[in-house]
Amino acid sequence: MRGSTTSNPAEGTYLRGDETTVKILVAGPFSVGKTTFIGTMSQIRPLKTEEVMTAASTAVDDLRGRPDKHETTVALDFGRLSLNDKLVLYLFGAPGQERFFPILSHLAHGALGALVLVDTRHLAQSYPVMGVVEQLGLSYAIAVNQFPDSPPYTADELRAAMDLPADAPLVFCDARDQPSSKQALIRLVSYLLTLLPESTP
Ligand SMILES: Nc1nc2c(ncn2[C@@H]2O[C@H](COP(=O)(O)OP(=O)(O)OP(=O)(O)O)[C@@H](O)[C@H]2O)c(=O)[nH]1
Ligand SMILES: [Mg+2]
Repeated sequence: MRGSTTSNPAEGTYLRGDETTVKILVAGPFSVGKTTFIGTMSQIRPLKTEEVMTAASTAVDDLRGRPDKHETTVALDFGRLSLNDKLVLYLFGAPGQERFFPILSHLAHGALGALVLVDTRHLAQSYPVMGVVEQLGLSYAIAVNQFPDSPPYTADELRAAMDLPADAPLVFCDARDQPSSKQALIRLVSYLLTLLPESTP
């Protein structure tokens, strides 16, 4: 976490001296809604690195329940938003497929924590990503991205199934919807701030 002053002559002051920036990794399995989430929340035009999916990936990328999916992230997404006057989030979205997992360690560098998106129609697909995030030493919250045919599991059922650390937040959101997605980020950042050394008595 750091504060700095950066000026962009073309667009005016981008980061004021009294703002604190926090880098957040947005992770999750293939097609869970990471790019959608960052597109919903970013207050700048998000950076996307999506490529059209070809027949070559149909054997490995599970498109069940994802009829509209034609592109996939191959490097990262990036978005920026101010949560309030003083706190700016830099959102780094990760690719979802296991073949891209080595990228996560680079994207996670300097991150305060991670938001792990989960699709409860394919819950087990989240476990490898959660494992990588834990291996990287990142504290995280779970954001359950809800689809119309998502099974109606309760938070307690999901926490038990995922063996979630007791203090890690779990929230429900719709990655296309700003209020619920913002709430997920607020819950994550509030949690991460409680873990900072200066906040312990
Ligand atoms: N119904 C519904 N559809 C969603 C939601 N979020 C994303 N989608 C759709 O689900 C598909 C996948 O979304 P993406 O944002 O591309 O997912 P991703 O996690 O970035 O995917 P990869 O980068 O390929 O891993 C898209 O067709 C979205 O329109 C949601 O909350 N509800
Ligand atoms: Mg994506």
